[in-house]
Amino acid sequence: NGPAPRRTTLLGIPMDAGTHVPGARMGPDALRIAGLAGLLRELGHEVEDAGDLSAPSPQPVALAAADAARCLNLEEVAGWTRDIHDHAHRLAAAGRLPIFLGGDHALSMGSVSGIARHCREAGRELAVLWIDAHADFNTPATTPSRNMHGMSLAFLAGEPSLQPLLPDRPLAPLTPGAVSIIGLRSIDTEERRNVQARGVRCIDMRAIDEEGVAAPMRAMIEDWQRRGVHLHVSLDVDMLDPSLAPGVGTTVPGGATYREAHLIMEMLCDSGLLGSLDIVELNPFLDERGRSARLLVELVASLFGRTVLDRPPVRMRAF
Ligand code: B3U
Ligand code: MN
Ligand code: MN
Repeated sequence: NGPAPRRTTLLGIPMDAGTHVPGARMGPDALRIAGLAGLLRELGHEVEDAGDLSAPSPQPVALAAADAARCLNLEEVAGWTRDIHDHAHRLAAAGRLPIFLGGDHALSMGSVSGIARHCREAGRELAVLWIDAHADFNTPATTPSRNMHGMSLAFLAGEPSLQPLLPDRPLAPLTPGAVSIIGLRSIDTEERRNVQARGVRCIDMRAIDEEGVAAPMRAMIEDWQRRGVHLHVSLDVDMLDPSLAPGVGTTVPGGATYREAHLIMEMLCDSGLLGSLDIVELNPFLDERGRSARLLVELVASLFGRTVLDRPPVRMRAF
């Protein structure tokens, strides 16, 4: 009694312009070689592999000069964002469940904004779960690194200084209540102010240490179910402990365990709310014999219905 079969589309996004550390552009192929499509098919889902987007030409961006100087590879990132946005919007409108294979986390500026546009047109509420060691809530004015993968969630939440990245598209900025971060353990001082000022729901590693992942996940899922949302999951590999997933450019100690990560995926699967997915920041150049890629594919299997035993329907659990 697994989850309903889904019509998935894999879209490779071989970009690493959002960071100083090259290598995430190799992520889509590593995820394919680790067996992503075959596993989803074994679980009963339809899988279309749309291949990789080709690198777009850099696009001019009307950012204030001082802000533009604080954004690494700004015009390349703008080119990617616009292409990814259009693909995400088209796939969601066609009723597909898109799986964006990154690529660094700047790609979510395109994927989530495209999904948000579709949701607005379809009258669906969107919720985003950002699974990450970081908040990715810097702005050009606050970034310590100039890396745009550290600004993507701020952009999506409507940070005004970044909006020119995506001109001529009907924008649908996420409301604070629509965004949740889980796994957080590295945040910059001004970034924290930004997150708190916008009221983003955060489950940091301390909360996980104190309560585990099940209680906060259950609370979020109940809220999303009440609202009947389309759930977009944005999975940054660095949420996992680096001992499990070394293949990432920005490792932070003290991450999620193997079991916590699988439980998050299993609960998301049971929620029945998943509508779209990013898998980002895998850097095969830094990986050890493919283990991070393989772990990610295993986690996706849990997200799409792999279980040890069938579970009784949720409302029966108390018995
Ligand atoms: N907050 C830092 C570090 C960082 C954010 N996201 C990643 N790293 N992957 C920054 O550069 O904005
Ligand atoms: Mn991230
Ligand atoms: Mn991160």
